[in-house]
Order: sequence, then structure tokens, then C-alpha cells
Amino acid sequence: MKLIIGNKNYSSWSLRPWLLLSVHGIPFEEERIALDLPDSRERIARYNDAGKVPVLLDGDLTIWDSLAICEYVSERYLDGKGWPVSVPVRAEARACSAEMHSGFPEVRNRLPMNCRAIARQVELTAPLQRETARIDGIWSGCRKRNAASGPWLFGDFSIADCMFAPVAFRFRTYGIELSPDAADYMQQLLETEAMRLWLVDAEAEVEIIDAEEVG
Ligand SMILES: N[C@@H](CCC(=O)N[C@@H](CS)C(=O)NCC(=O)O)C(=O)O
Repeated sequence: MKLIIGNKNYSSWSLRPWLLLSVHGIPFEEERIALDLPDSRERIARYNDAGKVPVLLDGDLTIWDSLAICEYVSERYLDGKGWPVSVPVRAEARACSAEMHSGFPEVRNRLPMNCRAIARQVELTAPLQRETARIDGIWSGCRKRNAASGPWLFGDFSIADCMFAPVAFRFRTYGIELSPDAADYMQQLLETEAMRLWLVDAEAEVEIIDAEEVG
């Protein structure tokens, strides 16, 4: 299996399936295509007409889109354990993941993932604060409700944790204040071995994408 990813420092979508595969110790090769360079588009197009990373290649199969890749990995390699076993808990995990996948435009635009940057300051506009508060509510609420079955959002580590993992790097960079429960969850994500390895690689990258350097 080969996962095509973007810069580890900047590519938030790439982190999600990379994390799922890494946490579960599923063997895969990775190919990094640095984004925003003259040949980036052409290199990605060799793998996928959608023109985006991440892309997973498994035998003859090509799967694109971070959530679709996580779903495939769960079904093909984890016997469905990428999601919680309980139907209602799984439904909520999917709802939170879908909300993250299609929402939070202020967080995406104003707090770009820039793993190696710290102590950046941005204006906390009202719409941005509403979104960070919503994420805080998801993190603290889910964790509290599912604490009996494990320390992650829905008990055991799941695709939902992968979907929110890039947000932990974003909040770290811009020093977003969180409730104690949400801050604890974010710290737990950041201390996960695979997240630390991702950060080490991100810090070693040399490319700078000006549009992603804010604050
Ligand atoms: N919905 C897609 C979005 C993927 C996406 O936007 N990837 C960005 C990098 S983080 C990309 O490939 N950008 C390159 C480009 O647009 O040229 C997913 O979840 O995988």
C-alpha cells in the first residue's frame, strides 16, 4: 500500500489517513509531494484526476479523499474497528467526522495547519470563536460521554480522532484557549507517538508556503 501525501508541515488532510494507518501499525509506504511547487499539480495528477492529496494506492485500487481512505482502511484492514462498535456511538462519531470534514471554514482559513510554527497570533473574530467553541464542545462532550470505554472521543481511538488531529496542531500553533477537558484531549493527541513522528518530519521540511504562514 502506498499513501501519497503533501508536506507534513502543511497538509492537514494528509495527516488523517496517515495517522490511522500509523496508529494501527498497518504497513504502508509514503510518497511526499511538496505542494505549491511548479511540478506539484502534475505529480499529483499522475495518481488521481481530483488533483488533491491524500491518495491511497492499494493494488489496482486508487482511493482519494481523507475520509474515504479512512473508511476503506477500516473496512479492509481493521475489520470495521476504525469506528466504534455500538450503532448509536458510531452514528455520533460519523456525524462529528462529517461535521469536521465539511465545516469549520473559519478554522480552516484563518488557522492554517503549520505544524512547526508556535506562538502565532491571529485575530479571534466572532465567527472564528464560535467555531473553536464548537470544537471544544465536541471534544469535551464526546470524551466525557464515552470515558467509560476509553480516553478518545468515542472510547477507543477511531477515525473521528484522525479527523480532528490536524486541529490539535492548528490550535497549538495559534495558542487557542480551550476548556480543561478539551485541552487535555488536545494534549493527548499531540503526545501520541505517531503525531510526534509526524511533527519531527514536518520540522525537518524546508519548503515554505507563504499563504499558509499567518500570524
Ligand atoms: N476533501 C479532500 C481535500 C484534499 C485537499 O484539499 N488537499 C490539499 C492539500 S491539504 C491539496 O491536495 N492541495 C493541492 C492543490 O489544491 O493543488 C480530502 O479530504 O482529502
